[in-house]
Formats: sequence, structure tokens, C-alpha cells
Amino acid sequence: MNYRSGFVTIIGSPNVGKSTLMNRMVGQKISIVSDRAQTTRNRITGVVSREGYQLIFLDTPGVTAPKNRLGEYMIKAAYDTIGEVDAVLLMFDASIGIREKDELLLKTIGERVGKTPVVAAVNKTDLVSLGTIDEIAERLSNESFISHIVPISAESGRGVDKLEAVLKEYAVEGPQYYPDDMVTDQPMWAICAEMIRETALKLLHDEIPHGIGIGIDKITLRDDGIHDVFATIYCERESHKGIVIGKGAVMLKKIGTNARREIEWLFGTQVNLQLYVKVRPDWRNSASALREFGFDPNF
Ligand SMILES: Nc1nc2c(ncn2[C@@H]2O[C@H](COP(=O)(O)OP(=O)(O)OP(=O)(O)O)[C@@H](O)[C@H]2O)c(=O)[nH]1
Ligand SMILES: [Mg+2]
Repeated sequence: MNYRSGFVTIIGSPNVGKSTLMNRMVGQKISIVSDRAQTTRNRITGVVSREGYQLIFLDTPGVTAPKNRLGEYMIKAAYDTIGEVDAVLLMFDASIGIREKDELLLKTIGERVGKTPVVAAVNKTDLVSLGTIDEIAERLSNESFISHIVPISAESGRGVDKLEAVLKEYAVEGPQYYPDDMVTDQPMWAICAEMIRETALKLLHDEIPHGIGIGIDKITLRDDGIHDVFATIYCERESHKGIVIGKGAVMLKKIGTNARREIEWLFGTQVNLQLYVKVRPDWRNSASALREFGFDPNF
């Protein structure tokens, strides 16, 4: 049989587990995960290579009502993928059920999807009873554009093989777009920025993280193979800057050490990470700041 490739976009409300699923499919952490909504900000590509076929997943930001320019960008980044793929994977959180925002998502997808097949994944089934899963599946079965409903747990892996088997059917004959050993097409600077942001999200336990943007100023490679990465954490307020740096710069050091380990592990090289902190008020509404941080504001 000829080689097959399938592009699949993962779309859903914030926090339903889209990035967790993509990481599990790929077998490596390439998209950052947190227990806070709106963790993913840009579309992230994850490549799954198997004998005879390749599935290319697009992890997208959770769709919800936008609060600023970054939020508008995030929604567009998610919905724009629909026209580029062989299948849409629509994801729901079984532990929460189908909320108003999920209903709105279903309506929007129904209007926009055209002939592209839609597979629904009901995630976090490890947290609920079979009855709850059945109820959600029944609601979803009312939507004629949904071809399959697959209960899964992205965290434990339950049902994920079945989901892959379903999605594989939508792959089409075509070239192998990425080499076997490539799991993402994100450039090194983008991965560095995301790993720093994930570390900050984990270590700072309040509202600040959403106001954080990471700018990579420079990456250089020394003769002995060590990468020097210079990055700036941008905050929206002076008070936030103080918290990110912490007493005696302890917090900033911790963010730096943990992020460096993640980056070193991912790239298999030694890294010297230099972190700076600056204030840039309201950067989430600034076109120039968004461009600097890797978002295309000209949408
Ligand atoms: N119990 C359980 N938790 C899960 C499962 N999948 C994801 N989670 C958790 O749900 C939270 C959100 O996961 P993410 O993968 O970041 O969700 P997301 O949909 O990518 O979120 P955004 O990028 O913000 O839209 C994290 O705390 C995950 O650990 C699952 O199958 N079971
Ligand atoms: Mg995500």
C-alpha cells in the first residue's frame, strides 16, 4: 500500500486536555500543559510516524471569548486550521460535560467545517462514570457532522490507540512530510520560549502567568557544543516583575534552572540560559509585542 499522511487539528474549549493528548500521541512533551485554562497560545505541530503512514497533529489554543488582542489571535489560530486538514478532532472534558462554551463550539464547527470529517474525543474519562460518558456521547451523536465519538483518557492513554486507528482512516495517499525522527516543526527559539513559560506557569501560583510573554533575544552555539540562550520574561506590571524575580532573585533562578533542564533534555545539548525580566504594560494588546513573541498580528 502507498504511503499515507493525515493532517489533524485538535480543537476544543480551554483546559480539556488537547496538549496532553498531542504529547501522548507523539510520545514526547512538545506542547506545554498546565491546570490553567488558555495555556496554549499558538498552533503547535506534532508528528506521529508509523509504518506506512504519518499523522500530523495541530494543537491549537482553547477557544473561548477573547479578552484582548492575544485572545483574538488565539481563536483565529485555532479555527484557521480547519481549512488545512484532513480531519478535525473535537475535544471535550467528560468531567465537566458539555457547557455553554462547548455548545457554541459545536455550532461554530458545524457552520465552518464543510466536508472535512469531524471526530469527537471525550477526554478525562478516568474521572467519571460510564453513565456520564454515555450521556455526553448521546448529546454529541445529535450532531450529524460528527463521524465518530471516542472516549479517551489522554493522561492514562486509555482509548488513545482506538482514536489513532479512527484518525488513520482519514489519512490520504501522499508524501511523507516530515522525517521519521522529527516530532515537531517548531524552531528551537519557540520551544525554548514555551519551556520557560511552562516553568513560570508551574512556579508562580496566581494570576501573573497569563500576563507573561517570553521573548528570545539570542541563541548562539559555542565551539564546544554549548548553546547560550538569552531570553526576557515580559510582565505587564512592576509588581509582577518583583514576584517573578522573587526575594534575593530566588524565583528567577528557580525558573532558569528548571527551564534549562527541560531545554537540555529536549535538545540533548548543554544549555546556558540567561533570563532577564522587563515590564511591558499591556503587551497582550500590542501588535509589535505580539509579533516579537512569535504571534502573527496581521490576521
Ligand atoms: N484526569 C485527567 N486529567 C487530564 C487528562 N488530560 C489532561 N488532563 C489535565 O487537564 C489539564 C489541562 O490539560 P492541557 O493539555 O493543558 O489542556 P488544553 O486543552 O491543551 O488547554 P489549553 O491549551 O489551555 O486550551 C492539565 O492539568 C492536564 O494534566 C485526562 O485524561 N485525565
Ligand atoms: Mg493546550
